[in-house]
Amino acid sequence: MKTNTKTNTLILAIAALSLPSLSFAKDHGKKGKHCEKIREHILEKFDADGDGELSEEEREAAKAAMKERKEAFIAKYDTDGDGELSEDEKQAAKDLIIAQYDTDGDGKLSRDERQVAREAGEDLPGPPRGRKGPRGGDE
Ligand SMILES: [Ca+2]
Ligand SMILES: [Ca+2]
Ligand SMILES: [Ca+2]
Repeated sequence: MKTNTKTNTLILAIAALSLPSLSFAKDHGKKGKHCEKIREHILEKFDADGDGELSEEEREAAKAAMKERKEAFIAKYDTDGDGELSEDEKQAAKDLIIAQYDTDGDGKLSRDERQVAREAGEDLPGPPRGRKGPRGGDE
């Protein structure tokens, strides 16, 4: 159940792009900021005509790209080929990704390391951010 949260956030962010009013993003300080970031990221990637918003078409493309990415991720780590990631497979995927992107070798992915992994196209498993919502002092 926890695995879908990140995707949902992205879908939510995409949905938010289609709303005429984005006032909620301003009202909810931290969360708004986070959404804003995702939004910028999505726009950067999928705003093909550069008008600063996602048209129906661009949104579809964004969704398709994310779905594709997710499917590619599953295909990559679905060792028993049942089309989904079991807890074991997720754990293995996580371990592999950490091993690959843990540049400072502390055994976990910092925000920066995660960022690098994401940019490299990994759909990172693991607990979604914002559940605990600590101000980790990295601001
Ligand atoms: Ca556009
Ligand atoms: Ca599987
Ligand atoms: Ca690390």
